[in-house]
Amino acid sequence: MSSYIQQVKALISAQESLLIKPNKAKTGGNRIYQRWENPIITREHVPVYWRFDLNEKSNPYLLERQGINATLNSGAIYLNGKYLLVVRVEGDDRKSFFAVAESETGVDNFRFWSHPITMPETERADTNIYDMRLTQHQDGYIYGLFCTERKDENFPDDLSAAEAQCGIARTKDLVNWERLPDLITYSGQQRNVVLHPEFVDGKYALYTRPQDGFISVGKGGGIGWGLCDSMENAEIKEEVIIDNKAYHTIKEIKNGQGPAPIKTDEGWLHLAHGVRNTAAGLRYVLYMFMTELDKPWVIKHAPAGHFIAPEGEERVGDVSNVVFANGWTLNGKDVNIYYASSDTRMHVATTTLDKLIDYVKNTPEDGLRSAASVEVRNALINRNLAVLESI
Ligand code: M1P
Repeated sequence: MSSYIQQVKALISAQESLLIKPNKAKTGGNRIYQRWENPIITREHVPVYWRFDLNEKSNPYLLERQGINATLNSGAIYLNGKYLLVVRVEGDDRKSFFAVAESETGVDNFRFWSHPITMPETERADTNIYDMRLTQHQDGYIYGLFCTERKDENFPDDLSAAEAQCGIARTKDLVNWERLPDLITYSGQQRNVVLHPEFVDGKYALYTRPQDGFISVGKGGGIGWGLCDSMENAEIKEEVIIDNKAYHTIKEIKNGQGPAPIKTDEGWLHLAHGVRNTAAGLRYVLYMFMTELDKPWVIKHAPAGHFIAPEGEERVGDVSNVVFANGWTLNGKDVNIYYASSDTRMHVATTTLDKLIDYVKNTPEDGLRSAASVEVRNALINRNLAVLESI
């Protein structure tokens, strides 16, 4: 075997050791969910043959030709007995694309399918596509709603002026995708748009996030809600805010729906992200809420504060102090929450539907004042002291 082939085999076998590495649930934590020791997908998981030219003639030094910068914000679905993530893969060239990674366990051994998704474009080419939310809809399709970013032509001289809108595609198998026209709304820009899994009054229902600018939501913001007649020419004529930003909370600057909500007997469970500003920059955390079963736009439980915040190594990456989730799966009663840390790598947290329902129903709401927080904490302390005295 030539030394070149030996080097190629060494690259592949080093990656194989990573792909077969078992993951282990972390001990401790808040008992609402379990974190896991290793990130489940990193840039090192991206196949060697996507990155290196393996031909000795064209690449005699066996150099990486098309590097990968990050694997982050992934849509998720439990389909035909497999956990499938539509991963946002970002190349060294800063362009993101989608690629499916599959696992039997949902907590380790994720492997990318042989090729990334070839996402068709509309007449207006996308500059960058990212953060797909998957929805298995009542109509029989799996929809992928994602952000399509293009240069904001209103500001030709400002090279960072960008426009975010909602791209829409649908599939039955995650291999072949039909691209539909972008969502039309009457807000300046849109990101974090998510399709509700069921028809509401015979219409498609979408969670939106209207924003004035690309980064800053300006006067917009909040998680919005709107109905449209069809997904083939999706247009929301009336958008209402169902979960607003709020002063001195974890969603003071902006927020956005995470994955499509999960239906439970008690209501729709929602996972979302909230953003606040700090001296060290924006801090992104995850939070939860529950909406009414027959009115998914009405919030019935809203626990205060964050559900998952960046911890330890999660706090550092391309955009530090960020956790972001746009995918979770339900298998029986087991819920896997797929979240990215600091726009760099993917993790999983595992829990159950019953624990999440208990969490959203029984975690006190935000009283919006220190005194209110002390009041609810004192109530807990007093109840607990009575328990402790009795045992
Ligand atoms: O960098 C953090 C996140 O910022 C954006 O999210 P939002 O629109 O809510 O601010 C997105 O670019 C997201 O991809 C990114 O993880």
